[in-house]
This record gives sequence, structure tokens and C-alpha cells, in this order.
Amino acid sequence: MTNKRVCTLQDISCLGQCSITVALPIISACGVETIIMPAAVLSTHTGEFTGYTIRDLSDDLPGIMNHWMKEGQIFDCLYTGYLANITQIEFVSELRKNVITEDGLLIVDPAMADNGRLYAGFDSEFVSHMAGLCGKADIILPNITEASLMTGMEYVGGLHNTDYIETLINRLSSLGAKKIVLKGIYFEEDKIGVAVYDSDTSDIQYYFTDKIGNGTHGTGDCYAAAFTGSLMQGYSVYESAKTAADFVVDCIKATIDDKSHWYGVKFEKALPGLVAKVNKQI
Ligand code: PXL
Repeated sequence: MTNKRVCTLQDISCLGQCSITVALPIISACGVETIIMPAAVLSTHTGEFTGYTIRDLSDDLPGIMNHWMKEGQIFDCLYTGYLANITQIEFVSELRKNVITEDGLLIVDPAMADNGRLYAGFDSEFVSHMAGLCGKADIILPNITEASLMTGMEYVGGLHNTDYIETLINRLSSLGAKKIVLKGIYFEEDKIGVAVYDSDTSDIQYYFTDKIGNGTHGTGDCYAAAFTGSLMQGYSVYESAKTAADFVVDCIKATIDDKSHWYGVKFEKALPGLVAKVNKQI
């Protein structure tokens, strides 16, 4: 039985079904222990909500790390999502050095932009630091907006061609990332996909699912969590990328007809399918 442990650094948005409130249950449902380091506490996410509260926890992070070190606790993977500021981006290297095994994985979801726009409060300096962090990662999970911002390429929101996608991937690879899962690719109407790139082989593999709805908040975080859980259970990057894509489709299907649920996806309804698929031995 595998017994991997993942540490995830990202915010707690108390309401809104994103970041730690989805990472913890989803990775746990994959049968993988999840250690959380909360980067900030917000009343809601900053997406469609206004008037949210934010408590930045940057000053607490070194103390949390130091305590874990004193306890001799060390993890198999560090997965980072939404970070509150540049100091936290810089802290990731420190965390990796101190609490992740030597052959442990750093998975970075840049979690800073979508639909052609940066999230509230971020600027080009944040983007360039995030590009630096992606360069040090074993696996990155950007969407098209984040990829275009980090590579200085134009953002194309509509249908893509392979030339555009493969140039984005090559430029992301030049940043230094070893494996890339690029999300939100459209080659045809009604299909949305991911491209999985491995810098060792320069191979790109695609996977497409039905496109349902017009983008729902929090799906990137659900994707990253399912991907990480599956990978920690020993599935390949490509298998995990597929599993996460199918899971997100199920999350959206469970949500799309409920107009009152506009702030996130009802990932809970899709967990049984993920549990059945990813858990190898119970
Ligand atoms: O889902 C990404 C995310 C995470 N955390 C916070 C956010 C967002 C996206 O808007 O605002 C606080």
C-alpha cells in the first residue's frame, strides 16, 4: 500500500470551494495524507465576490516550517496553489529544501489568472516571480492565461491551433519546468483539453473531454488536487492528467443546473467516482 504524504501551500478561502477547502478533501479521498500550510485566510475567494476579508499569514509560515523540522517531519510532495504575495513565492524554495524528501516532487499550480486576466491584487512583478518558481518545479499546471503571461505570449481565448499551443509549451519548458500540464486547450468547439509535456522526451500528449458550460470557478484547484492525489498513488503524469480532467467534468455536471451555485463546483458529488478510480488498495 502506498503511503505518500503531500504538503500543500495555498490559501483558505472559507467560502467558495477552492484552494485548501478542495485540496484537503480531494487529495485525502485519493488515499493520500495531506498536510496543509495556509498562506492566507479569506472570507471568500477573490473571483466573483467583492468585499472579502484577507488575513495574510506570511509571517507565520517560517514558524510552522521550523516546528515541522524540529519534529523531523518530511513529505513526499509539495504542491503549491494560490499564494498571497512574492515573499510566499520565494519561501517555496526554503520549504522544499527543508520539508520535502530529496527525490520529492514540487508541483506548482500558478493559480494567479484565468480568462485572460490576472486575479485581483496581482501584477507583472508577481507574474515574473511565479515564472521563476515554475522554472524550479518538477511539474507545473498552468492554464492558457497563466502560460501566456509567464511566457510573454499573446493570450488567445478562442480556438487554438497546435502551433500556438506548442510554442507556449516550448517557452514554458525554457523557464526550466520538467513536466508541463497545460490546461484549457480548444482545438474544436465543445471539446476542452490538456497537453502533457515531458522535457526528457519532448513528447506532447493530448487529452480532450466534452466542454460543459463556460468556465466555473475553482475547477483549476479541483484539477490540481485530483492530479496530485492520483500521481501520489503511483499513476503516471498522463494518467493523472486524464483522471483529473474526467473528475472536473463530473464536478461541473453536478453543478451546472443549479444556478444558485455560481461560486464553485459541487466536487463532493464527484468524489465517489474519484475514490473508486484512484485508490488502488483500501
Ligand atoms: O481558485 C483560485 C483561487 C484561490 N484562492 C483565492 C482566489 C482564487 C481565484 O480567484 O481568489 C483567494
